[in-house]
Amino acid sequence: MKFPAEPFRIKVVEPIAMTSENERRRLIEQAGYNIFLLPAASIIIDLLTDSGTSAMSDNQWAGMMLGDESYAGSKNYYHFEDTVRDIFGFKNVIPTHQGRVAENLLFSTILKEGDVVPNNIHFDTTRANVEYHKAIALDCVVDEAMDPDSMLPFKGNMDLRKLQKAIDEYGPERIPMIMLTITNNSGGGQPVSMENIRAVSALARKYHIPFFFDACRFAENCYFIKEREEGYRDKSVKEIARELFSYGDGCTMSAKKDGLVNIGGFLAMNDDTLAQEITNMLILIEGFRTYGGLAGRDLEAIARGLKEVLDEDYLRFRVKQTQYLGEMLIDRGIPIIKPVGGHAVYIDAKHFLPHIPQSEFPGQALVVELYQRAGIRTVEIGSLMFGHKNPETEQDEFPELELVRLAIPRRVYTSMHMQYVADSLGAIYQDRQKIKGYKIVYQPKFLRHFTVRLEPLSRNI
Ligand code: PM9
Repeated sequence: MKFPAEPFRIKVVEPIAMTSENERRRLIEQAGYNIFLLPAASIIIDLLTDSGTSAMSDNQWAGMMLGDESYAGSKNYYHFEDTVRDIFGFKNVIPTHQGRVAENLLFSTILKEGDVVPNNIHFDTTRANVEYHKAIALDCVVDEAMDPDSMLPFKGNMDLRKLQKAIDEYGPERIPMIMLTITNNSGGGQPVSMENIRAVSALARKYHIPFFFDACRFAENCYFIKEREEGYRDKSVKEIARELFSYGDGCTMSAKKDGLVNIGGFLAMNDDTLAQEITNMLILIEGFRTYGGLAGRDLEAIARGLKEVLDEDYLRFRVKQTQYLGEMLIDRGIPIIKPVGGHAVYIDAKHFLPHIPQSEFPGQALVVELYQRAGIRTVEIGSLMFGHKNPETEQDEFPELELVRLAIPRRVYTSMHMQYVADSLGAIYQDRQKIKGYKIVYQPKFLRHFTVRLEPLSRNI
C-alpha cells in the first residue's frame, strides 16, 4: 500500500458544523477578509496551522489527571525535564507556555542592537523577535528552497557559503548565535540533512558561535533523515534525534507541534550561565522554573507527547498523509512546492493565480476563496505576511515565494477529509480566472497578517 491507514482508532469525536457558502461570505466580509478573525465554529476543515491543534492520545489525557499542581517542584516537571534531556540531550530545560516565549527569553538575553542571527529561514515569530531587538534576522537557506519544482531531498539545508559569507562580512563577534529551523516551515516544511547540520555545527564551533535549533518539528525532520539520508535507515528516530541535537548547544521548542499538545514549549541549553540568566527572566514574565507558564498537567502531556511523537508508525502515517494530499493536488494540476514537506502542503499561489500581482495579494485571494466556497481555512505565507515598504526607497518589497499553506493538524483529520480538500481546490482551480485581488485598509506595525483588514478589489480582470 502506498499510503498507510490511520494508525489510531477514534474514541472521542468533535462534530463539525456544516456552514453554508452564504453564511461564510458574510462572516469573511465582517472579518475584513482576514481568516485569523473568523469564528472557528464556522470552519469545516481547519488547516490554518498544525500548531496546538493536535489530538491528544488516551495516554496523554490519562496523564492530565495526574497533574501535580504544586507551585514548585511538581513531579510532572521532573518527568518533563527527564524526557527532554533523554531526547534532546541538553543539560538545562526551561519550560515556557509556547515557542515564541522561548525565543523572546533567549533573544532578549543575548541580542544587542546591530547583531546578526543567521538561520535557514526564520519563522515569522522568530524574525519578529530578532528584529524587535534591532538585530538582523538573516536567511541563508540553499537557493533551491526558492524553486518550487526543485526536488532536492533536503531543501531546508543551510547554504554554507552564505553562512561563511555572513561570518566574514559581519564578523563572529556580531553573531551571538546561529539557528537552524527543523523542519524549515517558511520554506515549505522541508527537512535539513544530518550532513548539513554537522557542517553548520563545525562552522559555528570554529568561530565559537553558539548553535541553536528551532526544534518545533524535530521528529518529522528526523523521520525524513531516516527515509532519505544514507546511513540512517536502520537507526531509530530517537537515535537520530540524539545525534542531531548533539551537534548543537541548545534549542527553542514549541511543543504545540511535535510535542503533540495544545499548549507548551521550552528552551534547552548546555550553558549554565545563560540558563541561569534566562531562568531569572522566566520568573519575571512566565513563572517559576518548574512550571514556566504551564500547569503541572500540561507538563505531563508534553512529556508523554514527546515520547509518542517518536513512534515510527505514527510518523510514517503523518508524513504520508501530507504527501497523499500533495499528490491529489498535483493530479488536479495544482502547482505546489515539491517535494511535499512534513506538516503541510504549500500551494504556489503565484502560479495558481498568475493574473493577480503580488501587490494585490494572490495568496490571500486564494485563502479567502477556499474558505468562502468550501469552508476550508488555510494561511497565506507570502506578500501579506512578509511584504513591506523599504524605508530607504519607499518601494513595496515582496517575498520571492507566494504560498498558501495547508497545514495538517496531527491525528485530527482522516484521509477522506484530505479528499474533500483536494476536490474543493480542484473545483476552484477550474474557475481561477474569476478570483480577484485585495487591498489593505488597516495594518499594524508588525506581524500584520494577524490583524490586517482587507477589501476585495472590485475591478474585473
Ligand atoms: N508556528 C505555525 O502555524 C504557529 C504560529 S503562526 C499561526 O506554523 C517555528 C518554526 C514555528 C512557530 C510557530 C514558532 C512559534 C517558532 N518556530 O506558536 O509560539 O513554526 O508556540 O511557536 C506556527 P509558538
